[in-house]
Amino acid sequence: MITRFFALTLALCTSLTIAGHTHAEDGYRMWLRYQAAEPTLAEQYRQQFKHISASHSSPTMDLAVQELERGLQGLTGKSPGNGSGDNGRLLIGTPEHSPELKKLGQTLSGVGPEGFVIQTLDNGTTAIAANSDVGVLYGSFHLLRLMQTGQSVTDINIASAPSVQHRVVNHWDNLNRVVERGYAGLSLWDWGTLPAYKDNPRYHDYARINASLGINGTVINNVNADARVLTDQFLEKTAALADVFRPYGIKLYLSVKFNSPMLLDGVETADPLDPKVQQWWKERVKKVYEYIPDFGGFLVKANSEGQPGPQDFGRNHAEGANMMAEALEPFGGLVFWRAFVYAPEQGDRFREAYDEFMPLDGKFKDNVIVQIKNGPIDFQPREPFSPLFGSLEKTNIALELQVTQEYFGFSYHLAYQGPLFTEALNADTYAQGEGTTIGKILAGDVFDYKHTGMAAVINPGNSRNWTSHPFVQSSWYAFGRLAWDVNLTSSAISEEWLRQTFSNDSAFLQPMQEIMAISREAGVNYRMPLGLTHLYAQGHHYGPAPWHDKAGRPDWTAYYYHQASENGIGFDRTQSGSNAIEQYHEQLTEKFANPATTPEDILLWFHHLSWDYKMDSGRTLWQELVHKYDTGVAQVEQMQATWESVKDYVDAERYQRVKALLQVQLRDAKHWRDACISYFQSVSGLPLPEGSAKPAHDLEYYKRMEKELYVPDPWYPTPGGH
Ligand code: BDP
Repeated sequence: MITRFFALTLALCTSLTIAGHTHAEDGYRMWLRYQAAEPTLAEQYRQQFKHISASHSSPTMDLAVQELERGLQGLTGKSPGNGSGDNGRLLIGTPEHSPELKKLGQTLSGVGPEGFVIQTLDNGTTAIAANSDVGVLYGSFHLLRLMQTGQSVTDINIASAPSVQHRVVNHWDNLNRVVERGYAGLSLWDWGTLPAYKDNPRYHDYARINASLGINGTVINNVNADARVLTDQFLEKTAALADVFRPYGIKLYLSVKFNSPMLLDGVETADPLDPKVQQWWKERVKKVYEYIPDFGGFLVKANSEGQPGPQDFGRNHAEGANMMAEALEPFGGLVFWRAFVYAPEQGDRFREAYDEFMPLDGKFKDNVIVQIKNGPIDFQPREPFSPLFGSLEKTNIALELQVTQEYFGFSYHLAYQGPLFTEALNADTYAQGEGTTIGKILAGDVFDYKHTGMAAVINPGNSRNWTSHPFVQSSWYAFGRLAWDVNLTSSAISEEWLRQTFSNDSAFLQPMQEIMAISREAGVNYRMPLGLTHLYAQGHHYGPAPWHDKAGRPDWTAYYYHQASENGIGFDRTQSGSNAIEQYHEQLTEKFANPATTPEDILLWFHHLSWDYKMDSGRTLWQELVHKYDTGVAQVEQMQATWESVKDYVDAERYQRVKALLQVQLRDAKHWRDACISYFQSVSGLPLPEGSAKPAHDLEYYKRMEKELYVPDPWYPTPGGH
């Protein structure tokens, strides 16, 4: 009796714990929560998907089945069984293994190697078909997305293929597990327990999260690379991760250090034209492929911020990249060669990447992709697009975006990056007349590229919810969705994300979408509106320090970027200045030559204007600047009020966390506004416009605070930090 009683109690407790656990919302499940659907839809899904039949079995196909089962169990309360018959059948697979799916013929061949077709067939069966197993997996995630976002599935006809070939996440993880600009705990890669503990559930869930978006590559270590990643010791560990990622369709890449032959094996040079060096790379690459047969390739930061590169040996970027590309070529590997370069000798940092890379257009091998940050400087809250887009016609390119909020308040501020990403993708380069957007170029529709790519620096760490701020997840999501479909809008993506991550309730969605839409602009407004840039304290990139002036040079100081004096503010990049505008196609050069035709949100990127320059609003530049700073703070207040108003739709845990973080954000927004306004006021000598908020403290206070308060980045300082 007693034993039975105990057993029962234990069973009850366990089920309670499990139930309790399922409902705890710590953010771990990201957008793959599979919450119970609304009852009518749940019934529809149950009827529609009574059983799953897979055309064949493989590690990837098995994952697709498991994911569908897991999802349907959550959404409908019932896992589909093994039944037979067309009624309620979900048929998944490839034409190669299923005559029935082969009938999808042209539709299927149109979606290429990674795309998928989801179709309700005449006999009522729902088919998820693709030309590869990973396409089936992507299709399965898409069907689950439809259900998670509350859509009907009785009559589906979707054919979808990725816009961009290489959809890659970049980790800036050091081998000691400290993540550069990460802000979400230590690196996910627990090197000490690898390769033994490769079945760490985190690795599998990490891969699921990426695969759910169609991400097909991951660079697991920092671009400020440690040469040791190429040692056997690390390759053995890395191979274990690659094994985990493989069935999810994710290739593993490594960031490598250009002078690895010198550091690892005492070769006296790393000159890319030296046969010894070439041989070294060939042998090492061969070794890498012994460990990881489908290894993706290298990501290289060379001759940038102190990293070694071909220029150290009198060679150029193409010569450096090609040497590595040659070693990787026999195995189908790629080199992502970064264009993020600048040097103190260059008068205008804006110009550097273009000036260095344009003369090399057409000189890179076919398996090299030049990876370019969206803007010419460095992930600022708003940048005009890098003029390399639309100019490198004969060189494969990839766009690099940043999900981790290095310049957006780390993991303390809510700043959905969807609007920034779409702004970059929709930017018109005019390369082949109007409408030659970066999105089209990346999709390979404009130039004859062999490879196209999109990369994002993401920040997951061992924080329970991966990204620390729950809303940083939304930018990871946005990146993945846009790499799949460059034409999606940031609001469609935020809606999808909110529905899956929080709730399908329209009373929740509408206000939340609104604040997500303004959150990036708020960050621009309270930091560096109207095209100001880089007013950060050196190094940590969190708080404001616009007061660093010429005395602080030759380093890149705030003064260098804003050029504020009593006469005016802004960086002259027209003919009378650095003439960086000449790097754009003619229509844009003309547009940016004149302040009146330069969009106001990037005005001070291109013009040095007097404080009384008249803006579209009728305000003077000075008044507009103050107005923008005030607006930024007001927007954070609006975000707070909205969050408060949706309290009932959000679980307690995430509600409390975001609420607290918004308090931090408001404090910081005010700090930014007050510090910048105090400083610019001291420079311009102008009175505060009527009705604007008075800074809470004097300028000296903010200068002091730069050192005392705002150094929360655990990464800073490290060697190479700046
Ligand atoms: C800057 C970061 C720095 C990175 C560098 C890069 O401050 O930590 O190493 O970019 O992208 O934004 O290489």
